[in-house]
Amino acid sequence: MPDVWGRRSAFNVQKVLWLIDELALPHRHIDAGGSFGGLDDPAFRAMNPHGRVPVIDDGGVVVWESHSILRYLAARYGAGGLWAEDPAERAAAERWMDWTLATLQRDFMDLFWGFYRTPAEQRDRPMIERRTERCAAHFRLLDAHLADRAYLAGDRFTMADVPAGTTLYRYFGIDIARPDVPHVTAWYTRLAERPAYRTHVMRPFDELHGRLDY
Ligand SMILES: N[C@@H](CCC(=O)N[C@@H](CS)C(=O)NCC(=O)O)C(=O)O
Repeated sequence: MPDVWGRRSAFNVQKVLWLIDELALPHRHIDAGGSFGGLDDPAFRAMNPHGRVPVIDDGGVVVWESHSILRYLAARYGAGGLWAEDPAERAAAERWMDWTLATLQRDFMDLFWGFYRTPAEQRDRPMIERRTERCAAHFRLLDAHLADRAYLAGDRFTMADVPAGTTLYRYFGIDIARPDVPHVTAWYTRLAERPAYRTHVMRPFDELHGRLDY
């Protein structure tokens, strides 16, 4: 039974808790980070020298970095389901996870931090505009991809949907310009039908508004 450290309002923690719930995996959740603190404790640093959440300890197997955790959990507890055993099938999912981490999430997090988390008087408006445009381009690309499939890796939910899907609640929930992306909206509606998504991702995030301290 894994132990999972991380505050529930943390974007990267939400990915992991969502997947754990999809796997119906018994686990113990320990609040850490943000107002809970604890990331500089020696015991926590011994697990993750970066002092960041999420972290899991699964019977002595410690994993940090949210996508490494997703892969580990899906491989260990979701083989044949969320974790495709065929390398080609798995690659069709993993490329969307890696694209999200390297591209979509980077631009969206810059936007979320620059716009939502930064107090209005300190905002860098040109940066916000550039990131808004880049996110629009990413969501248009996702929209074209989703035009003829229900989920990112095909016609069923897989771990490919978890990282990019986690951006949706915040992207559609903040007051920024967005393109018309009907296929992304339909995918978001499908994800929102999943109890695990509603529990872990569709959570109020107003504690983060105008807040730069964690
Ligand atoms: N690339 C890492 C990023 C980890 C990260 O930056 N986590 C944030 C929360 S999303 C954190 O630990 N922030 C400090 C805090 O919550 O106090 C991952 O994907 O796990």
